[in-house]
Amino acid sequence: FNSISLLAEHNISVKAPWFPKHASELDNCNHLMTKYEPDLDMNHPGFADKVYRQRRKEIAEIAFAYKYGDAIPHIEYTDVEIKTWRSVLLTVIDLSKKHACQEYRAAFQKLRDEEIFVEHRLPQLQEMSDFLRRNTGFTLRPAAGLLTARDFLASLAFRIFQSTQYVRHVNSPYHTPEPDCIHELLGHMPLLADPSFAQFSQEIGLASLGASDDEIEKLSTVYWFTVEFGLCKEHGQVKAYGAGLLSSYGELLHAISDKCEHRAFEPASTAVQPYQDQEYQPIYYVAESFEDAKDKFRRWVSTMSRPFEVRFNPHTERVEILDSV
Ligand code: TIH
Ligand code: FE2
Repeated sequence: FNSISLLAEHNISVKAPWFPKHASELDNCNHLMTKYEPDLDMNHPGFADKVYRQRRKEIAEIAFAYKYGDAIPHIEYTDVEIKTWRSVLLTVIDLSKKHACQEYRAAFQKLRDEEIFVEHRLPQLQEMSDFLRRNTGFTLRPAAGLLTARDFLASLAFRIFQSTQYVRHVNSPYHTPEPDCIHELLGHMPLLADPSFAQFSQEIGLASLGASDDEIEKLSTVYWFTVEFGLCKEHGQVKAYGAGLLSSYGELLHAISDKCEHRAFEPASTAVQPYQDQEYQPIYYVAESFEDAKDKFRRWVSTMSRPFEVRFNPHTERVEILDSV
């Protein structure tokens, strides 16, 4: 791969894959995985729907044109899109009371109180980005679709979340195999507004910078089984914190049923567990708490091979390289 010399100023040369050093360099971190494009995948609910495919193209253009520092363009969502949003929102209002972790419920309530999560319209990404910024310093950038793991994880190091802006097809409101903005909004945004969880997300991102392909695969697997599909304990009960569970009525009910397996979250073994993203997961990992998940994650990351450490400087939005070699 494209390698660079790090730490040149210290006369130590270490080869590592290129990674962004400043938030503006995320303009180069928007490579897409193409497997779920409605144009290419015959099983996609939008494959036979020309209007839907055209709509996806229009919205993707916004993400391709976006540059660091731009305001995120406003999207006028259609009545069909609002109807889809409304039906997912109503299931989340109902199911999250009983099955979502307390951190999610607290942030969700805030979003209700501030009238950002309302039934009659979708929240705009810019307004969500402003909400996150005042809660945890996270912000959003628009993404055209499912990004490569390396690009997606890199943005988290800068407390930036790359979010899709299109809406799932109206025929599959309760589960879709690809991310869409309903998943980002109802699944990810509440927890990105929680300080402890925001910190965990950023640490996965920092660990990914300059990591080998093999390590990126492990980090994205940990991300998958925590941020996307994680369960955690709360007063002896199992609750959901994974975004893919909270945005999918179908999978949330599956995850707490006896049709799947629950295992204790242990980064070293979770990181090598194969997963698929077509169907509901057969295995979920249960964390003791966010704090415990973070401790275990940190200990595991310190065993990785990268010969330097990185630190994010929020004042300059720059990642600084610390030569711990
Ligand atoms: N399956 C989720 C949903 O239906 O909301 C979306 C995704 C989660 C993870 C990858 S795609
Ligand atoms: Fe996601």
